Amino acid sequence: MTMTITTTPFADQKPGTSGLRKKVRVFQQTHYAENFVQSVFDVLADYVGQTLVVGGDGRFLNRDVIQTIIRMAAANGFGRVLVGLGGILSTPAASNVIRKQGAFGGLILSASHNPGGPDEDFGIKYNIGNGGPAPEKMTDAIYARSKVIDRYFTVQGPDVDLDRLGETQMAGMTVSVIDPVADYAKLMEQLFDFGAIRALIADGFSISFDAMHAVTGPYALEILERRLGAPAGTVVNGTPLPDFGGLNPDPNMVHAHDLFERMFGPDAPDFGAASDGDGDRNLILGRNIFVTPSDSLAALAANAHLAPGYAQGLKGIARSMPTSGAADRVAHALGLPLYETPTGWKFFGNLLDAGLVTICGEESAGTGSDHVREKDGLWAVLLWLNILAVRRESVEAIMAAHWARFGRNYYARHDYEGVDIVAAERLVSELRAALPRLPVRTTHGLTVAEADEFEYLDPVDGSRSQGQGLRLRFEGGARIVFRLSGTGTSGATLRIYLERYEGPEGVLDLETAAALADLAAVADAIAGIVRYTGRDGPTVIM
Ligand code: G16
Repeated sequence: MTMTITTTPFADQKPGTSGLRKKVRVFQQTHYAENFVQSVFDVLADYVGQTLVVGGDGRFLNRDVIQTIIRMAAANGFGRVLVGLGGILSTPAASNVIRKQGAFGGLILSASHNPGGPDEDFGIKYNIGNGGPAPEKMTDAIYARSKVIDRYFTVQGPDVDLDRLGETQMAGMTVSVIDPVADYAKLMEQLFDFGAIRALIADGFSISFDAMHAVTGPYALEILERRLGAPAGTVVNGTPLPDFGGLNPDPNMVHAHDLFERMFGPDAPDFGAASDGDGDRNLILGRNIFVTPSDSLAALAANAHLAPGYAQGLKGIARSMPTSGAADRVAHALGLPLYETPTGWKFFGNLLDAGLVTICGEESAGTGSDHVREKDGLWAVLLWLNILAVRRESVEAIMAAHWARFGRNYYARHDYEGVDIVAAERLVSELRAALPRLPVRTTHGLTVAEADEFEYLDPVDGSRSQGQGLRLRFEGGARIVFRLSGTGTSGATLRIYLERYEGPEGVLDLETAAALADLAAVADAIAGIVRYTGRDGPTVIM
């Protein structure tokens, strides 16, 4: 029987760049998760009798919140819930299930690359029927609802056994526990030439994939080791753990340090990769080379036609504004349209649905295509492997040839994490106020040619998103972007994106830090980073 539970609103349920992310302790407050889930259901229309997909990255609280959602879905009138075995569904796999099963939408439980455990992070995100994150107008409506919510609906009943495949009933709703990997693996087999990759591996090509004790473990073991024949041990840290083994499931130089050491050490494998908590991010390494996400997007776009799923060519390319212009050079050379969106995968959804673009990417280690409506870590790894299997060159050689053709966008992101929120906001507002004065200012021999704040007009639905990052363009094409992260859970994270272009005839083999040292100094001189943050350097460089 449906129960109506009286509740009071929480003031802090505003979804960020990707859903609601908070400390576990925040989610453990009485009614906190329920309020947010009911706020989502309250802004949906015509879902009675429809299917809801539910799953997460296996982090602490995943199973508890899944049981809560199943009860609430039954009380709210959903006809069926599809939930991954063990509560597991990677973000791209959830997107695929929503699309393939014609579901109304899905709730994905993850805080992505943020750490997990009782004192760490949790998150809930709603995805719509196209499989992609809810657009901004819906997340705004969810937030508005969360501020006035006074009741939620649930039913009583035993927990669903998440560890057994099959169907059960709950208050008239069917709950199906599904294999989280099968459909996804099948989709990958349709997009990529598994035979060619299998042959590459059989010829001795070695891979190291770090699943970081997060959700991609079961997917990578099935695809890389079982279907593609990579030797046992190719996938490391392959068992999802509620606290990710005490590590941050963030595939970058700091948190995937072991993989970096392996790839830059003696006897390095030919190819190294990692994914994050919920399986949508990717890290790509070759022997002695780190491919920046911006460069990876460009290289994948330039070579995608080598994989069967993209043999017809691309319709267009999209990248988030802070992502480097490397993909723009490829789009230009291939005669493809290039779209520049705000940070957040949700902004790619309309472009993909309208058939305007095939491949999208972000500097934040995200790449994907129109096969789902989320970025997809293993997809990027498999597209790289497919390209390597056809070209039979090293990652280093492929990137050298890429830069020799398109030029090189030296690029880095400097993150200042856990900064005092007031100080970070003051830095941004002072810089915003200074924008009109900046084009005349010259520092470190660099002249600011243009300074503005990015806003986006969605070409499909005409919606406008403002305040999407402060941009400084320099004469000669260099660029600095400043923005505050929308995914952190403690304090503010200031992100500074540095970029400088060298044409094909220029110097293409500089160390990135050296190539960008002047720009980093200019960023501080203009914005007073040290002064405002009290830090003498970034916490993480990506
Ligand atoms: C999310 C979004 C991405 C975004 C990233 C970083 O990724 O889906 O689109 O680029 O956060 O956002 P921010 O710079 O605001 O922290 P994920 O992998 O965390 O879900």
